[in-house]
Amino acid sequence: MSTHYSLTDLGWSPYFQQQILLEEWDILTPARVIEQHKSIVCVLTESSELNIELTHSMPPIVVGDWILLDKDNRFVRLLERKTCFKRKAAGTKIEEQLIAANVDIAFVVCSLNEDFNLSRVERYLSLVYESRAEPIVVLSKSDLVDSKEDYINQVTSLDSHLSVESVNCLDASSVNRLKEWIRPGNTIVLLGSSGVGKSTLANSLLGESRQVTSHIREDDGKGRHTTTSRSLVPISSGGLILDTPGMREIQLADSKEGISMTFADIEVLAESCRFGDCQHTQEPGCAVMAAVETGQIEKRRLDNYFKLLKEDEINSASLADKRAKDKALGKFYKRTLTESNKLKGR
Ligand SMILES: Nc1nc2c(ncn2[C@@H]2O[C@H](COP(=O)(O)OP(=O)(O)OP(=O)(O)O)[C@@H](O)[C@H]2O)c(=O)[nH]1
Ligand SMILES: [Mg+2]
Ligand SMILES: [Zn+2]
Repeated sequence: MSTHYSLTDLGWSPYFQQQILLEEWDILTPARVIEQHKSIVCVLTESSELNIELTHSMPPIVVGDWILLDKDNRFVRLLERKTCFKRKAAGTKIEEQLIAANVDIAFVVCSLNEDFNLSRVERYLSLVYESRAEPIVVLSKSDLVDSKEDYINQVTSLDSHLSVESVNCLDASSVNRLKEWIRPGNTIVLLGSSGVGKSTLANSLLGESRQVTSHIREDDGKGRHTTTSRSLVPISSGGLILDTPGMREIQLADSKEGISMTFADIEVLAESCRFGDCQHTQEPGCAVMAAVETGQIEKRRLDNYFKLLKEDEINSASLADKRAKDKALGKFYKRTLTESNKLKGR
């Protein structure tokens, strides 16, 4: 299918430009991955939309990635990512799962009803900061509550520098206030639980009903996932938007820095604790516990900080263990293969 985009429309920037040699420009074409399936990825170049077959020799590729193609539209290489979202795979699987690459802005969508939960916002913020994208907290379904200000203040109390907006996703004029972040070339990802209105918001921003939304919700406490795949869509007024399926469980892994950035206030206070290795649980002269006493830090926030750190530590350790085992297994296969080849050669 032929298309007409400039590389900037697709999110190209100097960061990617500098990864291509001058002499490569004539023979290679940059392409942005907009959808991923089991055996193919769908990409957009300045002039066409193509399907590229995935092979075992290719590195893991995710929506948002930039890849280079040769004259016959064959994969040449993956460009280094500016930002990358990942999480530990859901359930008991010990695996890192890529969510999206090269995202500039993440809208952390949280609805102003029973879904409103500051600890969940903190969990998403850790994920976003770790990825190096910029978070904007979007409080959806503002039409369903009387006092939006109350909720906005609660989120701002987490971090006064945090950008927070409340919107009615069904109303285009209300959604307009988010346009400030949707500049040409910016890639925006929508994150949040199932049913909070991510696809509704995407449709209002795109000005069309491209994403399927749901009116019926099963009452099993788990919610029903309406969006089941990820696709990156260019917005006609500039910018690209990536709707994601609601994630019921985002387990953090290798996100220590993201957690530190989310809870910077606690970490700054910790520097004033009497003991350098203070655990902030019972030590005398603990500045963090003193701040909880005076109400400067919410007890819930401190508990969530501990919880996310613990979870991250456990998941990071099991992922590291898995990587080491995979590496050993790879070496074993290689050795077996070499030895059996040697035997054959006799
Ligand atoms: N009143 C109101 N309803 C909304 C708003 N945003 C979304 N909804 C409704 O909430 C329901 C779920 O919206 P979706 O956009 O499908 O939610 P989602 O976040 O994409 O859900 P998943 O795809 O399952 O992750 C639909 O019935 C929407 O019409 C809003 O701002 N106000
Ligand atoms: Mg959806
Ligand atoms: Zn302390």
